Amino acid sequence: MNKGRFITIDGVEGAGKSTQIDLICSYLQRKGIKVVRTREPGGTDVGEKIRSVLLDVDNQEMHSDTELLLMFSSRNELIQNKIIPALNNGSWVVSDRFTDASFAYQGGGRMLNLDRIAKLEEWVLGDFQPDLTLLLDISVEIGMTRIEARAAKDRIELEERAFFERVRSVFISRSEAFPKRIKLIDASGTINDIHEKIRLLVDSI
Ligand code: Z5A
Repeated sequence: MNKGRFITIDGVEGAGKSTQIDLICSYLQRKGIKVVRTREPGGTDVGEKIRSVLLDVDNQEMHSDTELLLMFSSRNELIQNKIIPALNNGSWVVSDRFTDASFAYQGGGRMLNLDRIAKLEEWVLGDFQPDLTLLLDISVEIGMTRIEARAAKDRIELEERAFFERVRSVFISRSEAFPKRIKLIDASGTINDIHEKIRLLVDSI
């Protein structure tokens, strides 16, 4: 049996990740490909419990290292219990966020040491990496405007604008450092135009 492919999608809030994942999954399914959709933090029973802790606005005092470790704990659970079994079963896995988000949010946003994050990445992932990462790039301002209508912000969404500017900047640096894997897509266009660009990239792996 053919091994599946692992696609991740990332970017700042409101970049359109969920919107584009809906379209990618439908497109792959129309091609007869089995698709497993997941998200980070979360995606497993244990991971979703970790997500609740991470995004709970009552946990304002959480130490940044704890936040980072919880992201990787959720990730370990997801890789071991969901992603690898699905890929071995021939399914394609599409994940809303993955390790690049830890570099961007905890490294950029929280200003944690990027080398320490890389050590955790090595520990939890080893050589395992997505086949393709779609980085939806949009200005923090437009992203925030898009999600303004939402009822309540989670713990991380409460951060100030400078935090998200640092997040965006690390995402862009990573797309420059790993150009074969991470494809930066201008996410300010129409939903259909963005999907068309993504479709071509997905067809190429
Ligand atoms: N996090 C972390 O810190 N470290 C980590 O390692 C990981 C995660 C893995 C999880 O949130 C939080 O965890 C996140 C990062 C952190 N924190 N924050 N803040 P999440 O990923 O579940 O949710 P999110 O990042 O906040 O995503 P989002 O706000 O749901 O945005 P989105 O999925 O990218 O956008 P959307 O829902 O598809 O679209 C938003 C709106 O814009 C919606 O009304 C759409 O109809 C509209 N839209 C979408 N595309 C377009 C275009 N092209 N034009 C116009 N309007 C559009």
